Amino acid sequence: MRATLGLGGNLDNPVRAMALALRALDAREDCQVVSVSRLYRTPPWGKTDQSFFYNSCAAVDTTLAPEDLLDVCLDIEREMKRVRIERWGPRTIDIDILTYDALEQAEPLLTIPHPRMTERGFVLMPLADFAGDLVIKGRTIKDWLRDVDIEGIEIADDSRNWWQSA
Ligand code: A4P
Ligand code: MG
Repeated sequence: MRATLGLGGNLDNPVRAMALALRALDAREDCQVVSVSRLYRTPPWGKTDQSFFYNSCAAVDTTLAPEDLLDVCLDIEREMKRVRIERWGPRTIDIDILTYDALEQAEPLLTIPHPRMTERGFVLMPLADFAGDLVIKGRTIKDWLRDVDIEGIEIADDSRNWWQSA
Protein backbone atom coordinates (compact mmCIF):
# COMPACT_ATOMS: atom_id res chain seq x y z
CA MET A 1 0.00 0.00 0.00
CA ARG A 2 1.16 3.52 -0.66
CA ALA A 3 0.57 6.28 1.88
CA THR A 4 1.48 9.95 1.70
CA LEU A 5 2.55 11.88 4.76
CA GLY A 6 2.76 15.55 5.64
CA LEU A 7 5.47 16.64 8.04
CA GLY A 8 5.98 19.99 9.71
CA GLY A 9 7.38 21.82 12.68
CA ASN A 10 8.34 25.26 13.88
CA LEU A 11 10.29 24.78 17.07
CA ASP A 12 14.05 24.71 17.22
CA ASN A 13 15.28 22.29 14.56
CA PRO A 14 12.25 21.00 12.67
CA VAL A 15 14.33 20.13 9.60
CA ARG A 16 16.43 17.70 11.56
CA ALA A 17 13.32 16.34 13.30
CA MET A 18 11.63 15.68 9.94
CA ALA A 19 14.79 14.10 8.55
CA LEU A 20 15.14 11.81 11.55
CA ALA A 21 11.46 10.89 11.35
CA LEU A 22 11.76 9.91 7.68
CA ARG A 23 14.93 7.94 8.33
CA ALA A 24 13.25 6.14 11.24
CA LEU A 25 10.34 5.18 8.99
CA ASP A 26 12.61 4.08 6.18
CA ALA A 27 14.66 1.91 8.55
CA ARG A 28 11.61 -0.21 9.39
CA GLU A 29 11.01 -3.52 7.65
CA ASP A 30 7.37 -2.59 7.06
CA CYS A 31 7.90 0.90 5.61
CA GLN A 32 9.91 2.19 2.69
CA VAL A 33 10.21 5.88 1.90
CA VAL A 34 9.81 6.05 -1.87
CA SER A 35 9.54 9.82 -2.52
CA VAL A 36 10.35 12.93 -0.53
CA SER A 37 9.47 16.48 -1.50
CA ARG A 38 11.77 19.42 -1.49
CA LEU A 39 11.99 21.24 1.81
CA TYR A 40 9.74 24.28 2.31
CA ARG A 41 9.72 27.23 4.67
CA THR A 42 6.11 28.32 5.18
CA PRO A 43 4.26 31.13 6.99
CA PRO A 44 2.19 29.88 9.93
CA TRP A 45 -1.34 28.88 8.94
CA GLY A 46 -4.27 29.13 11.35
CA LYS A 47 -2.68 30.53 14.46
CA THR A 48 -0.48 33.13 12.74
CA ASP A 49 1.33 34.67 15.72
CA GLN A 50 4.04 32.04 15.76
CA SER A 51 7.26 31.44 13.89
CA PHE A 52 7.65 30.13 10.36
CA PHE A 53 7.26 26.41 9.81
CA TYR A 54 9.29 23.98 7.81
CA ASN A 55 7.16 21.51 5.89
CA SER A 56 7.66 18.52 3.63
CA CYS A 57 5.75 15.53 2.29
CA ALA A 58 6.73 11.94 1.62
CA ALA A 59 5.34 8.80 0.05
CA VAL A 60 5.78 5.54 1.90
CA ASP A 61 5.19 2.01 0.71
CA THR A 62 3.97 0.05 3.69
CA THR A 63 2.49 -3.25 4.74
CA LEU A 64 1.05 -1.59 7.84
CA ALA A 65 -2.68 -1.03 8.15
CA PRO A 66 -3.62 2.67 8.33
CA GLU A 67 -4.15 2.65 12.10
CA ASP A 68 -0.80 0.94 12.63
CA LEU A 69 0.95 3.43 10.39
CA LEU A 70 -0.59 6.23 12.47
CA ASP A 71 0.66 4.56 15.66
CA VAL A 72 4.15 4.35 14.20
CA CYS A 73 4.02 8.04 13.24
CA LEU A 74 2.74 9.05 16.68
CA ASP A 75 5.48 6.97 18.33
CA ILE A 76 8.10 8.73 16.21
CA GLU A 77 6.60 12.13 17.13
CA ARG A 78 6.69 11.21 20.80
CA GLU A 79 10.24 9.95 20.56
CA MET A 80 11.39 13.17 18.86
CA LYS A 81 9.72 15.25 21.54
CA ARG A 82 11.03 13.08 24.35
CA VAL A 83 14.61 13.12 23.09
CA ARG A 84 14.34 16.84 22.62
CA ILE A 85 12.89 17.51 26.07
CA GLU A 86 15.54 15.40 27.75
CA ARG A 87 18.48 16.88 25.91
CA TRP A 88 17.80 20.33 24.61
CA GLY A 89 14.31 21.54 25.54
CA PRO A 90 11.05 21.46 23.64
CA ARG A 91 10.70 20.43 20.04
CA THR A 92 7.71 20.01 17.86
CA ILE A 93 7.10 17.78 14.89
CA ASP A 94 3.77 16.82 13.41
CA ILE A 95 3.29 13.91 11.06
CA ASP A 96 -0.09 13.69 9.36
CA ILE A 97 -1.28 10.83 7.18
CA LEU A 98 -2.60 12.56 4.08
CA THR A 99 -3.68 9.58 1.99
CA TYR A 100 -3.58 5.79 2.14
CA ASP A 101 -4.10 4.21 -1.27
CA ALA A 102 -7.63 5.23 -2.32
CA LEU A 103 -9.00 4.80 1.19
CA GLU A 104 -11.67 7.20 2.42
CA GLN A 105 -12.68 7.01 6.05
CA ALA A 106 -13.95 9.58 8.55
CA GLU A 107 -13.01 8.16 11.93
CA PRO A 108 -12.11 10.68 14.64
CA LEU A 109 -8.89 8.83 15.38
CA LEU A 110 -7.92 8.66 11.72
CA THR A 111 -9.59 10.61 8.95
CA ILE A 112 -8.28 9.87 5.45
CA PRO A 113 -7.77 11.83 3.27
CA HIS A 114 -6.61 14.33 5.87
CA PRO A 115 -9.61 16.68 6.16
CA ARG A 116 -7.72 19.95 5.79
CA MET A 117 -5.07 18.94 3.26
CA THR A 118 -6.87 20.44 0.24
CA GLU A 119 -6.96 23.91 1.84
CA ARG A 120 -3.31 24.12 2.78
CA GLY A 121 -0.56 25.39 0.54
CA PHE A 122 2.04 24.06 2.95
CA VAL A 123 0.71 20.54 2.28
CA LEU A 124 -0.23 20.80 -1.40
CA MET A 125 2.99 22.43 -2.58
CA PRO A 126 5.37 19.78 -1.26
CA LEU A 127 2.94 17.00 -2.18
CA ALA A 128 2.83 18.28 -5.77
CA ASP A 129 6.59 17.69 -6.02
CA PHE A 130 5.96 13.97 -6.46
CA ALA A 131 2.17 13.44 -6.54
CA GLY A 132 0.75 16.29 -8.65
CA ASP A 133 -1.57 13.91 -10.48
CA LEU A 134 -2.86 12.14 -7.39
CA VAL A 135 -6.65 12.55 -7.20
CA ILE A 136 -8.19 13.64 -3.88
CA LYS A 137 -11.92 14.27 -3.57
CA GLY A 138 -12.29 14.30 -7.35
CA ARG A 139 -9.46 16.69 -8.22
CA THR A 140 -5.72 16.38 -8.67
CA ILE A 141 -3.27 17.85 -6.21
CA LYS A 142 -2.14 20.25 -8.96
CA ASP A 143 -5.74 21.47 -9.35
CA TRP A 144 -6.26 21.95 -5.62
CA LEU A 145 -2.96 23.80 -5.46
CA ARG A 146 -4.16 26.39 -7.99
CA ASP A 147 -6.93 27.47 -5.60
CA VAL A 148 -4.96 27.96 -2.37
CA ASP A 149 -2.88 30.79 -1.00
CA ILE A 150 0.82 30.03 -1.36
CA GLU A 151 2.05 33.52 -0.60
CA GLY A 152 5.23 33.52 1.45
CA ILE A 153 6.01 29.84 0.90
CA GLU A 154 9.67 29.41 -0.02
CA ILE A 155 11.84 26.50 -1.02
CA ALA A 156 14.39 26.03 1.75
CA ASP A 157 16.22 23.15 0.10
CA ASP A 158 15.83 22.30 -3.55
CA SER A 159 17.32 18.84 -3.29
CA ARG A 160 15.22 15.73 -2.77
CA ASN A 161 17.64 14.05 -0.41
CA TRP A 162 17.88 16.71 2.31
CA TRP A 163 16.39 14.15 4.72
CA GLN A 164 19.28 11.73 4.32
CA SER A 165 21.86 14.06 5.85
CA ALA A 166 20.13 16.75 7.94
N1 A4P B 1 -5.96 12.12 13.34
C1 A4P B 1 -7.09 12.00 12.61
N2 A4P B 1 -6.83 11.91 11.31
C2 A4P B 1 -5.47 11.97 11.18
C3 A4P B 1 -4.59 11.91 10.07
N3 A4P B 1 -5.04 11.78 8.80
N4 A4P B 1 -3.26 12.01 10.31
C4 A4P B 1 -5.92 12.20 14.81
C5 A4P B 1 -2.77 12.14 11.58
N5 A4P B 1 -3.58 12.20 12.68
C6 A4P B 1 -4.90 12.11 12.48
O1 A4P B 1 -3.27 15.00 15.79
C7 A4P B 1 -4.23 14.73 16.79
C8 A4P B 1 -4.94 13.42 16.46
O2 A4P B 1 -5.61 13.51 15.22
C9 A4P B 1 -4.03 12.25 16.27
O3 A4P B 1 -3.64 11.66 17.47
C10 A4P B 1 -4.87 11.31 15.42
O4 A4P B 1 -5.54 10.34 16.19
P1 A4P B 1 -2.54 16.39 15.73
O5 A4P B 1 -1.64 16.43 14.55
O6 A4P B 1 -1.96 16.67 17.06
O7 A4P B 1 -3.83 17.29 15.45
P2 A4P B 1 -4.02 18.76 15.68
O8 A4P B 1 -2.71 19.43 15.63
O9 A4P B 1 -4.90 18.94 16.86
O10 A4P B 1 -4.93 19.18 14.47
P3 A4P B 1 -4.63 19.72 13.07
O11 A4P B 1 -5.56 20.81 12.73
O12 A4P B 1 -4.56 18.54 12.18
O13 A4P B 1 -3.27 20.38 13.20
P4 A4P B 1 -2.21 20.23 12.15
O14 A4P B 1 -2.82 19.86 10.87
O15 A4P B 1 -1.17 19.36 12.71
O16 A4P B 1 -1.77 21.70 12.03
N6 A4P B 1 1.29 26.18 9.45
C11 A4P B 1 2.27 25.84 8.61
N7 A4P B 1 2.79 26.75 7.74
N8 A4P B 1 2.78 24.56 8.61
C12 A4P B 1 2.31 23.58 9.45
O17 A4P B 1 2.79 22.45 9.42
N9 A4P B 1 0.71 23.02 11.20
C13 A4P B 1 -0.27 23.32 12.03
C14 A4P B 1 -0.83 22.27 12.87
C15 A4P B 1 -0.84 24.68 12.05
N10 A4P B 1 -0.22 25.61 11.13
C16 A4P B 1 0.76 25.25 10.31
C17 A4P B 1 1.26 23.93 10.35
MG1 MG C 1 -1.81 17.19 12.69
